[in-house]
Amino acid sequence: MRQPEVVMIGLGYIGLPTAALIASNGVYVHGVDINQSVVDTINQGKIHIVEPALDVAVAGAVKDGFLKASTTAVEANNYLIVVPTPFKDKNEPDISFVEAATRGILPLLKEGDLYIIESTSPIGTTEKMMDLIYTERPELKGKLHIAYCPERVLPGNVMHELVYNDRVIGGVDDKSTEKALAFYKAHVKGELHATNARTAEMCKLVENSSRDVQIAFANELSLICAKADINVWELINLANKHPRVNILQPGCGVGGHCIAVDPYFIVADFPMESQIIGKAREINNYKSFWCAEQVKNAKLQFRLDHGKLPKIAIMGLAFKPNIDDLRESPAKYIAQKVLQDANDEEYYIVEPNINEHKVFKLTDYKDAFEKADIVVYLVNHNEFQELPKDSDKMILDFAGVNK
Ligand code: SAJ
Repeated sequence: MRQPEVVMIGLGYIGLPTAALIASNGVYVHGVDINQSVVDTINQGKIHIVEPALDVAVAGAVKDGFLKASTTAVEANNYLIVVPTPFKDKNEPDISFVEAATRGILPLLKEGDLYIIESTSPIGTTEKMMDLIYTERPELKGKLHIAYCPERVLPGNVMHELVYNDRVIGGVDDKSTEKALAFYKAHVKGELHATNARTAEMCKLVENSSRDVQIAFANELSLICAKADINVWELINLANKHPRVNILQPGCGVGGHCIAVDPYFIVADFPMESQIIGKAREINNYKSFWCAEQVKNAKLQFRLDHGKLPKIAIMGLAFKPNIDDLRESPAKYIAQKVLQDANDEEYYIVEPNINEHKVFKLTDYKDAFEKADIVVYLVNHNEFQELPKDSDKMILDFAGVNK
């Protein structure tokens, strides 16, 4: 492959689809990942994650020679940083991967290059990386284009949303913003909105925090309704008939690597000001704990009513419906908690999107339902709609399967 136009650092859930998209537009992309087996998989034209249409895009880009992966960066004109930003103890954001990725390309940078961070980052990260770059390469000061452009795609619909979602693009100066806009214009059909780096960073955090707060409202309603003996699903459906009300759905908690994480990036830096954002996180976490407690109560009730131990089906482990992703999954947390509290009851753990799991012994969803006395719905997977709604089983529906 000739010298690439783009170096993509981080070939995970966002980096790989983005690399594949750019490469499929006939641009040479060099992907970098610290994991050798990820690199090998991609170079064989295969993928290491589950995402619709990604396999075809990667296979095509690799076969045509536009995408190549390696564990080290090479010289290019455009560098995209798409690495994880997890958090450390006390929910503080950890930007060490962004920093390591930046240090890795420092010797390669030259005048006129474009450097973009897409990783979700605390406010000020782009400026921090600019300072790092110009401290180490003072001769380049003011001669690079440095910008932040958050990814906003929904897992499960990434290949479509990468192209059609609007993007918010913020440079450290106007020249950087313009250059980054021109870069995305070649690949994105959604609108491109120009701003500065700090606003773009905050925008990403606010989008996910807003969803978290709205889900917390729905979860809070579910707790109130459980006490008030009101069907929360019916209630929300009716309230949403009002033209200016749009309440989201309650669930067994909020999971995934974005919505359950990003609000902490604001709370860590602005603890006094972010009251609602912090409280929403607490409510959504509490909802998972509450669900596990409900299972415990149901077990006791069953023993009292029937004088024997119940058989329990735990339905769903993924962090949301119809995906195989268990990262930060409240359903997985609840399943673990319920199993820790287990006596001699029999458990059937179900996750129809996964064949095997190294901790949980999985059971087919129909078998589990048939055998169980207590059925606990944690995730509203499509398969569960096939199961009987009327039965003499004890049903704990935290996911709205029978709503
Ligand atoms: N959830 C509910 N009730 C709802 C909606 C969702 O309990 O009404 C739960 C889900 O079950 C799941 C969690 O919230 O546990 C998050 O799921 P999600 O579908 O809302 O979002 P993610 O994490 O898959 O993707 C989000 C998206 N952000 C927004 O919608 C604002 C996506 O656009 C972002 O790109 C992504 O985070 C990200 O990477 O930041």
